[in-house]
Amino acid sequence: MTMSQRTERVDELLRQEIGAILARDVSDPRIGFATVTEVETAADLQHAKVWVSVIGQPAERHETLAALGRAMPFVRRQLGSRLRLRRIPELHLRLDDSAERGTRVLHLLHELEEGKVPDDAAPVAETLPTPVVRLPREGETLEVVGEAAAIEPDRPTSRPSMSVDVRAAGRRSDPIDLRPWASAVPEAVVARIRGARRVLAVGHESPDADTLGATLGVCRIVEALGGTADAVCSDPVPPLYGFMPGIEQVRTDPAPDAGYDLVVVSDCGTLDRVGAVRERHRDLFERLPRVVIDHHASNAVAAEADWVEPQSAATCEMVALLAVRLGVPLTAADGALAASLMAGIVMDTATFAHPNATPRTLEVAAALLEAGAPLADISRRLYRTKPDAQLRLFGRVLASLGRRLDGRLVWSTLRDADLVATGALPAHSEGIIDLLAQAELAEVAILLKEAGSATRLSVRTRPGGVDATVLTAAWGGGGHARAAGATVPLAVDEATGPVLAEAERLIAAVAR
Ligand SMILES: [Mn+2]
Repeated sequence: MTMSQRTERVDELLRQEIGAILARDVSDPRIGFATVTEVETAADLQHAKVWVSVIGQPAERHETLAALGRAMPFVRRQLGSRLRLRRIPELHLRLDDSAERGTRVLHLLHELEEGKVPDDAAPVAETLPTPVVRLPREGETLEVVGEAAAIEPDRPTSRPSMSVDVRAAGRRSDPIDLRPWASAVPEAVVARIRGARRVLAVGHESPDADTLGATLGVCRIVEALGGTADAVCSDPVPPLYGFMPGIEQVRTDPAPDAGYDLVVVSDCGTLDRVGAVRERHRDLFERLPRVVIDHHASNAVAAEADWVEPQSAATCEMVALLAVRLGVPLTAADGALAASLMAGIVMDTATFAHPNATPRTLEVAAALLEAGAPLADISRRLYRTKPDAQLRLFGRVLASLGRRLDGRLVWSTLRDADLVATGALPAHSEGIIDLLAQAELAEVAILLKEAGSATRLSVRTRPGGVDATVLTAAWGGGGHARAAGATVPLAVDEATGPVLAEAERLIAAVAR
């Protein structure tokens, strides 16, 4: 008997036995209609993937899957006493969604045959034998390969397009497995979140996509485990992040008398970063058991359930591993979990362009993409979408670009008059310095920004050259070697001379 015949027979035996054990011996009311569709044992018989198909509404499906995950150690012990196998492989639960994907494709093809334009918003699930939970998100495209590709209809461009990812067929045999990374999640964090029923999930003030994605991600995880959670941020959410699923639930204060039993603080380098909401509800924040999830190197917290990983590109990268560790599928909440977490990773890596992106970051992102996160759409919204007024402002600032030392120093200025002329807001100056820093020959790029009677400096420098903090230190500023800032107590016109002179002096010492 060949190796593959042997594992095939083991697979079938395991499939039948696991199904029988679940039906007879596991009485968890949260396990709904689940079918073990396939078992894939690795050649060395150490591990086996157990594919289950789950029927029901999304919340029920997630609950069923989580409960099945918890039952797997019991199932494995039962197998040990029932089967005469030298070793019972470790069982790894996998959601088999091929039935619903298949149904979705058939339904689409049927509609196209009838000459209809597929209606994205229709609750297809109700008319189909198998519930379909993954509705397409705005910006996704119709990707039907093979024969079906020929019948893609002309659709009005204003409609959100429909996603049918039949490439999922290739995914089935080799899904991205994050479990080796998930062992990084501290046990105390796992225990507190698993034991919580009513969670207050908090991000930092002036929220960005990483703190929001992590906070929303924690909420989706708690919900998938059967609890409830509120997302809270001291400041209102900027419109830029309005596309994130569930963002409308983010509140500026905890719900009164909610009976919270855990606070989870995400992406805050210090607890002060939580901001005013912590002052407003000091009793609550001091009383509740706490979990901290963060990736700031400066974070000095050291309580039992504080999880700080400076090597993580984003807090959302860590929350994805938390989900995996807790047995929550990344497809949870109709894709909301994966989309929220991807937004944070894209934000903090500038779509994998910053040096903080590691192989683990990419692997986590790949798993989120596999779970349906609309990566391209998120990246476009976070990094390649700007209000017209902001573009006009960029135009003005770029048009007044100055250069010295044959282009090794470039700079520009931004005055209140530029904001007035373009209708831009002060926040729209974000990103201009990074454009200046794209100047081909620049060792140092400087933006001098009017700030009342003073001037705000933003500095970017080329790797291996001038240390930006040395330049900004002359005015008491700080930052990183490649990106730093300072406030000069002079008006823009007076500040420009001394700042450029100091930059020239530092550039002169750089030999290339
Ligand atoms: Mn972050």
